[in-house]
Amino acid sequence: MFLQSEMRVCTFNRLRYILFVMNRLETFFAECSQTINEKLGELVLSEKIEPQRLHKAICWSLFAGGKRFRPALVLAVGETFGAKREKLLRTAAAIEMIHTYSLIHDDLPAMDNDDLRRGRETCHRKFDETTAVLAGDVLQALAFQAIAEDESLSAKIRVRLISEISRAAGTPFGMVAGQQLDLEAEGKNISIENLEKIHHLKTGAMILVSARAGAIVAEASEKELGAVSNYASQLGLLFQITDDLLDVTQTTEILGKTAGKDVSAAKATYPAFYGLRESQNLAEKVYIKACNDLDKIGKETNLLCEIADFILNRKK
Ligand code: GRG
Repeated sequence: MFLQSEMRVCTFNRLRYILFVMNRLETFFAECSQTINEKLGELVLSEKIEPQRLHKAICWSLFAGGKRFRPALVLAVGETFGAKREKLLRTAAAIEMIHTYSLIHDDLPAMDNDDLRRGRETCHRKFDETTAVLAGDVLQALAFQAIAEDESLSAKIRVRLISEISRAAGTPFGMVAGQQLDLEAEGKNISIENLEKIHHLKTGAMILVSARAGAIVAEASEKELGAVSNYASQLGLLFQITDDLLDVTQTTEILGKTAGKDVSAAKATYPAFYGLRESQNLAEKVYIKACNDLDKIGKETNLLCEIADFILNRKK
């Protein structure tokens, strides 16, 4: 039986461990953001994009902050499989460009009609709708151009990346298909299977391909890619559940986007389906599953498990 003093030491050590992990992750994400922003600067800021208004609109949304979670995942998985960061950066930046294009389009009046994103006015509010549509279009094109012209990668790897990322961004297996299904489901009672399908496509596909892209650049085996995919599928689900929870539990100031939007738009979400407590329990189960899936990778995967922990406990 534990003495009270021993319990205090255990609690203290656990707290120290949590702080150590949080510190390590914060440093990792801060470093990733910096290198990704530099690469994005090289690819977008210094690139000759005309007309100027379009260039300004792209930069407005792309350099507005953002967690840079997907590109960080590319780096984390790639480095876990031994790739050098330099080789991963264009792919990581390309995925962030596609993500930002999707946010710009998602905010348009024809879709979610939002005024605030990444703590500032949405692209169409700051500029205009036409410019916002075109800014998204350019970002998507620039992303594939960045990979196609990546001289640090073999032609075979570039083609595979372009193929996998375009499938994840598009339809029928990706984000655009998920967005369409999500908009069609507004205000309707849908089954849990349909809710999962929507989120798997809308949010999960780009998170899954971020992890796979890191492994592809690192030339991981098909078996290793399979194990990474299992982990990343759980991570995508975890990201969506916590996103739905934050929408109802956090403030607009902290999120940098309008809180409570899911409820007002009668969106199909995990809290709407299961309630808050059950959604939180589900998130914890998915987190454990994600970390268990890492055991099959056969590499040092502490960082990847800590990333799942970060998603589980994120505040924005
Ligand atoms: C318009 C083609 C198209 C797709 C839209 C991204 C998306 C699909 C919709 C955004 C709405 C939403 C809240 C989706 C759920 C999860 C998600 C993608 C959140 C935003 O990603 P974060 O939290 O954002 O990583 P930051 O700003 O940190 O990059």
